[in-house]
Amino acid sequence: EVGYDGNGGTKMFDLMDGFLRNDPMSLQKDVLHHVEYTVARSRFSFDDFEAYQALSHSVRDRLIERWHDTQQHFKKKDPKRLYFLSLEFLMGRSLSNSVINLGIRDQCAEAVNQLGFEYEVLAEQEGDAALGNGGLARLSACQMDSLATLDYPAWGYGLRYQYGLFRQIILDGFQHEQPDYWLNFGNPWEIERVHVSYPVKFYGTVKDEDVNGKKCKVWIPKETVEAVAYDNPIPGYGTRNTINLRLWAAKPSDANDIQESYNTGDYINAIVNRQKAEIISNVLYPDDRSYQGKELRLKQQYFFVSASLQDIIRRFKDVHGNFDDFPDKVALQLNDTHPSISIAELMRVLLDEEHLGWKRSWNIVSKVFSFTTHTVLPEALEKVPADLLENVLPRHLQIIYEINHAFMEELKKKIGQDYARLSRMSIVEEGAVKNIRVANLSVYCSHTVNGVSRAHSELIKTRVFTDFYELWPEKFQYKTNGVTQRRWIVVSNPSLCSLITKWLGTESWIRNIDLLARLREYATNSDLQQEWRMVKKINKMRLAEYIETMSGVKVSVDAMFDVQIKRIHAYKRQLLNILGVIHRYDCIKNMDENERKNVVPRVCIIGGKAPPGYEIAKKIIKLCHAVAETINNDSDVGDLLKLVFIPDYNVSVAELVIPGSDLSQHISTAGHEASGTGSMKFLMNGCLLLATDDGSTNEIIEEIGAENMFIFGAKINEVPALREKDSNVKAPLQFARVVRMVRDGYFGYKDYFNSLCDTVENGKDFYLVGSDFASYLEAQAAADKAYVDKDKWTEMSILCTAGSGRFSSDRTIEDYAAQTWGIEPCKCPF
Ligand code: GPV
Repeated sequence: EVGYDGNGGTKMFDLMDGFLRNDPMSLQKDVLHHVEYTVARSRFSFDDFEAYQALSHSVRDRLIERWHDTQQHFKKKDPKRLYFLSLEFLMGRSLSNSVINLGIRDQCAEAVNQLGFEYEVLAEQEGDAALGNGGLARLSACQMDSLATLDYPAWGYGLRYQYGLFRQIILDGFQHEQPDYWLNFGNPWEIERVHVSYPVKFYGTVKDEDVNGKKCKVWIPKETVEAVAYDNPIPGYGTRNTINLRLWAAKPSDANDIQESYNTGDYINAIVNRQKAEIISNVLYPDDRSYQGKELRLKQQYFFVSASLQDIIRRFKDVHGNFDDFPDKVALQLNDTHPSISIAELMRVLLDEEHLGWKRSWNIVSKVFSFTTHTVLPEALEKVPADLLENVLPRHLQIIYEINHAFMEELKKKIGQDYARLSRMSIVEEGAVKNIRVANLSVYCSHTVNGVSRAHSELIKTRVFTDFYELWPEKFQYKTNGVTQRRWIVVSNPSLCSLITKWLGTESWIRNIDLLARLREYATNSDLQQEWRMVKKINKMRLAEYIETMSGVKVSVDAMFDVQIKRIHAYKRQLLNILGVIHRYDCIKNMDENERKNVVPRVCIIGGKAPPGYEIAKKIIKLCHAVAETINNDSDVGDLLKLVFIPDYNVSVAELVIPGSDLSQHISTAGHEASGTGSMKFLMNGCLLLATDDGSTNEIIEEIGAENMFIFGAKINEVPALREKDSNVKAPLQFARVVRMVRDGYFGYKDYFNSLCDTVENGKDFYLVGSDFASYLEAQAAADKAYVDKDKWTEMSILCTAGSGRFSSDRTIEDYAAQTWGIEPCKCPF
């Protein structure tokens, strides 16, 4: 019998390793135990799903053990802690990630293998935890992985939605939404803490009262909902540290339960009404960025913020008597404006419950919050109607008014009577409806405002928060986003992972990503190149198989796989991609046999969800299907061109698609994508980028070299002037031609796409699809040309992976820790 030490060695079990053993035999015993006693199936008869459940419970046991040790250690050391507040976390699958981070993948595989199961098959039984929309939510997940791996004393806080992001079903080429019943089959990755719960209050009135001779405001709420904690352990890689993601679920409160019913109906109704409390954490809002003035949304925000702050304050008070120490022990990170009501809530607790007085409370509040903004789109800057806030959280509105009053006084001292500017900067927007500008509140009250890329930070300073920047330049920082190489290489691309480890002679790049740069030395080495191509081919075969099952289209792995996967949005310009595909199709159709021999075969892959109410985005999905239908069934074209739409894009689909891509598109109109993180995942996987100079692209260029990428399109500073120009002048003839084909019904659905075409023609074209078209086609042609030279292409691919180190979330988190949060590692000693 061979023992494992978790590092690929054969050292036998050591007491300090922990309570549970990680050799295959022990794991197997645990799996069988859980089959019998947790899943309650016979150990002589259980299927793949049950085996997945049992294996997950065995892994969960190990997570819990480490979780305990880590929390004990944090408690003992009492370091300054970071609390990461986010309404969205896109965790995806947990089993595959956990076994990698715990270092027990091979042992688990062996354990289930001996029971007649295949580890990969079991891992695929798991559905995604999709408690988020897109980039922002996946960023939170990557950052949790880095926080754990780098041993930071941090916790995440969020909402435990019953229904995550909708499932996308395609019927006849149209998107339909289906609820995501992700909890229906149980969730072994969470720990329900029935005893960790807090009352969260809503509505009611505010009264003036005398408390010990002092005049005080007292909020008399009308409704109470209970927040119950569900803990999700987040294991670090190569460390025992395991941090917590605490998600809150809404439950009825028994605070106002005792009542006298006069008949059965009353009694039944009372119970039914009570259950309505659960609505708050029922469902994730699926609109990637515009959600104005919805009461339920506001209640979700306050619900999770209030529970989290009660929890944080309780933990602080367990050890500390003096609130003035709070900022030395607690950092609160606001992930976009979604949790920003916590500013008013913390102020309320300090003022009304702790009775610290305004000055002292403000002194604490102004030192604990840091704010990261993830957009430049003005429609995404949340505004809450004052009426709504007054109704749901009357005391909070008062506090916000008071903060704003102090703010305006401070401003007047700085800038005098510049009323235009005062009203631009005010937290309160006066007008037909009075609104609270949550972004202004967040900027004013946070000690630090971060952008998510260098270019984004410039836009924040020069366009979005210019007035604030001029007065408080020192507040403004940026931390370019990053992604975790644990999930995006080690878990999702095991073949590439082994290859990298083999050539670097160490696996320490998994914790120290900078080591990847050493691959540059071998970029032209023909042995590495050959193995590199082999890995890509394996991943393309896996993807081709998936495409065939999902869409029935057979694709050749010799073709270039060209991928755009992300939420569908006008600014991300999937339309540009599709119009480019139509152009390519049109060209092929007009070639003779000989000319066709020179065409580089392509498989164009698009995937992504449209927000349910976003008509233009939905039409883009339909157009993609209509064009695909025509192209894929045209025998003139054959393998030279295929177009496929991958339905229900999510984290686990990304794990499959990204490693199998040759080229990926990040083609938003310059000045609109705050950062983009998909590009970083592709980069790590040796996939070339076709990109505009937007978001983090120019930082990627610095690492990879523009000569190893396909960059095109208007630059950020050119965009405003281009918008002024007449679109017919800017767009090339081929553009008019492909749009005409769509309008004329070449792909069916004549007239149906007119409203979509109108967005890019007749002087509108806000996102400059027409004016970037020619340069887009040039970039695509350059990619074709490069693909023909296999060695050169492979060299570029290796250089992408080698240059991706800067885009690890480990680097992002280290920068946040040092420059924004002021926290230090707190490593569990064994
Ligand atoms: I605001 N982002 C998102 O996914 N959802 C949102 O509601 C908002 C921003 C994204 C940005 O669009 C990306 O550019 C960025 O990379 C990502 O957030 C993470 O910062």
